[in-house]
Amino acid sequence: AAHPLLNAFKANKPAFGVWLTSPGFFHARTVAQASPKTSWVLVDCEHGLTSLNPVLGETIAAIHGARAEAPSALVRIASTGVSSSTSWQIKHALDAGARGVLVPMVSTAEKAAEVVADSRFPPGGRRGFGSSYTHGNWGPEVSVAEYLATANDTIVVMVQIETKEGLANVEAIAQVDGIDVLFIGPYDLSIALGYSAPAPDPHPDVEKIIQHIREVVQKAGRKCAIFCTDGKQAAKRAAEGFDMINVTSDVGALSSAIFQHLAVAAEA
Ligand code: 3PY
Repeated sequence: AAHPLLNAFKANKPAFGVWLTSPGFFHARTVAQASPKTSWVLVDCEHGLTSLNPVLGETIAAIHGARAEAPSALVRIASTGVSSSTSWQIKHALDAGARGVLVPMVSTAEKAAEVVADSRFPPGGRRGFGSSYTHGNWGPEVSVAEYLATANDTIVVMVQIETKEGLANVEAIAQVDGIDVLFIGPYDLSIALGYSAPAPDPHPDVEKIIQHIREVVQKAGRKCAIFCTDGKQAAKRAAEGFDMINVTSDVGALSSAIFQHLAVAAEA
């Protein structure tokens, strides 16, 4: 089954993606097939409107079914790194067929290690197997045996660095075995450090911290990801060396496209 995010990582190329905040089969498919340059689509169950069940599985299946090289379907769970409910939410996201999982606000190496354990089958982790539909959400050709043989090596485990404590512990978090990606949330990080939200660029003080995080993460051999809101900002992040970059969101792109169409129409 296609996994363009992992392919981009292996090729050391920036992996561009799109945030999906609205639920729905056709909505997900439209976003997933809009551009062959989309390496991943993230279903946001933290601040988006897709709840973990039952629409999550359908949404993921729509992304995987979009085209032959469908973007990797990722899920951000609702529960943050301070909560005890991350474990079952990771389970549901992966059972729904996610190719990777993102946990918001992970602030300690201990919590990051728990995220890894919940995302991997034994012996490396403690994930249980029991789903009769997970493998099918990766594609109709994927068997249970193939799923079990490849899940541990290909599921992308991601934690967000976006709290004061997470920033203080970023070196330790980056050392945790099995963490693939440390994902900077510039909005929450700015707010946590006492700055206003990026508009759209972060405050210069926060920007310095963002570059520091990227350097620490990449030095530890992990991939560093960041959230952007438009293509220009994303191109700049790629030039800086970020490995994984959110380019836009479904609702952000929709409203700016409508705005531009109307501006052209009304000016004519
Ligand atoms: C942040 O910037 O805080 C994020 O988590 C991305 O939405």
